Amino acid sequence: MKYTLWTLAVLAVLSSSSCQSPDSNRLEDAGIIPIPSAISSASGVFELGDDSSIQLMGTSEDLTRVGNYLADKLRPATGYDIPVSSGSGDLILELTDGEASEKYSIEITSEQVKISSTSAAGLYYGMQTLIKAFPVEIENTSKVDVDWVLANGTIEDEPEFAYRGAMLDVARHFISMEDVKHYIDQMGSLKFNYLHLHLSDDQGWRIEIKSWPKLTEIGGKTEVGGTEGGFYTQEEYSEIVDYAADRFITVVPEIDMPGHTNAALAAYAELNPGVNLPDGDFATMTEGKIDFDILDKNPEPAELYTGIEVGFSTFATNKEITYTFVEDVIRELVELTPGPYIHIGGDESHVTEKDDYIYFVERVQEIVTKYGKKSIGWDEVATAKLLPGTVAQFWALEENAKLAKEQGNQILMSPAKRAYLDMQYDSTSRLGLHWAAYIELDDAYNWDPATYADGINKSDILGVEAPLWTETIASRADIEYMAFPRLAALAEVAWSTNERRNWEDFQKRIAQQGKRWDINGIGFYRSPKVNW
Ligand code: TNX
Repeated sequence: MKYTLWTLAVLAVLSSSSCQSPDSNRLEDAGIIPIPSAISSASGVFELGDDSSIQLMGTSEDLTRVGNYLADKLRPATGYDIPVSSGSGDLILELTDGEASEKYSIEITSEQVKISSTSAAGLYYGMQTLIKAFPVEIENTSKVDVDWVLANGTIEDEPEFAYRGAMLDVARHFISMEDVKHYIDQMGSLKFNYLHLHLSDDQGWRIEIKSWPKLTEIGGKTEVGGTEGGFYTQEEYSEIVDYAADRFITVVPEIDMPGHTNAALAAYAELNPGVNLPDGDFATMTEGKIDFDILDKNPEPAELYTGIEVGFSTFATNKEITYTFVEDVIRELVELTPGPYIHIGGDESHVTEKDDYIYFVERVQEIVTKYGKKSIGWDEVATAKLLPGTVAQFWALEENAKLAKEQGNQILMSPAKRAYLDMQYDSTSRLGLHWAAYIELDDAYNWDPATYADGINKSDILGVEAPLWTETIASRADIEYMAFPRLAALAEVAWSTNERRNWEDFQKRIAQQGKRWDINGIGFYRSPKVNW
């Protein structure tokens, strides 16, 4: 009797641990982020072997790229050849007929793995899921001795939001091409599809504009703290756009205006609202109306700024030269932009008169439309009349989001209290600001875009974006400490339905993701909310 009880107890412990251990073979326990719409496991496993190969079904250049990407990811750690062809294979990427969508499915049996989608993007997302279903050691860049097994089962998946974005502020501190590409890689693995680059601000102008060369010659020289700045030539910028596109990510360039423009105002005196009065004094537009007889006299250029205050600069909104300038910049940017959006900024223009601000935002939207693109602007732009298709990016004020909705425009959700990656985790964080909130990992995770702002519902929302402002962030290590693990939480907020998301489950999955980051050498913040 005693013996039997003892046996039962041992069996109970064994069976419960085999259900809960992250190393167990259920597909549900693989630690996939963002969590797919549906996962079901079957018994048995698929094992990758040295004779494994990838079969492409369907034709498209993008399909070949996804196949090669998968092979490149699997080869180093396994040491297997993994050829890619349209012949035969046990890893199948199938492009199916039908209207292109980001939806995909994965079927894993002991014989083969098949990812199917109507688009190459869908296959890419399926591939990212598949990689996360393999043991974490797959992240190694040299051969390791591991059984490369996948639990049998099926996955059905599609994104909740069409726009899943991350923003890098390359203006406060310039971010090198290499570091931007590294960030794009991480974004791709988390199924983000928009990279917003904040290319200009008071502290720097970071994109070459051929018709206004001093923007970068002068405006790109410095950055926060007074260190050397930098900028992307148009050729370099296109390289970023292409690198992102290869990962199904669309770049959204932002020129922030009419405020946050000190760097441009330092490069070109004529864009400043101030005028030199005949007696040598200096007057600004914000202090009242200007005497138009003296408008032909140029004001002084602004001085380069390396601090982190906001809200002190503005373009001259009543001078034609400003709109000539804006049109030149937008025309050149549009030539570099295959995507549908140009971001026109519009935040914190505290020294622009309200009427002038509205006039400016309305005119700039017209220019963007003239060149065939749609505008995105920070939520303040909704105080102006929005053109159809303009998107308001909610960061601070719910009433602005409501104004956008009332005008029939969509909203991109970036509430500073949840989605800002530059906010400190807590009061001990070595970097970051905390004007909006302290944002621990669970704060970044536990919110629902569709109910966050009063009166703003799912159908009003284009998507979710996680901005990384860089006043306090100067290196790749700094970026990684602030972005990870929160970027993964926000990826799941953007991709997975609210019903599907669960903090306790995420805690377990993010711990597995942490092992992958460790292997990749990504210095993430070890949140005390997770048992890493
Ligand atoms: C507010 S968010 C800003 C940025 C700062 C950020 C710092 C927004 C549209 N404007 O200029 O970098 O706070 O958290």
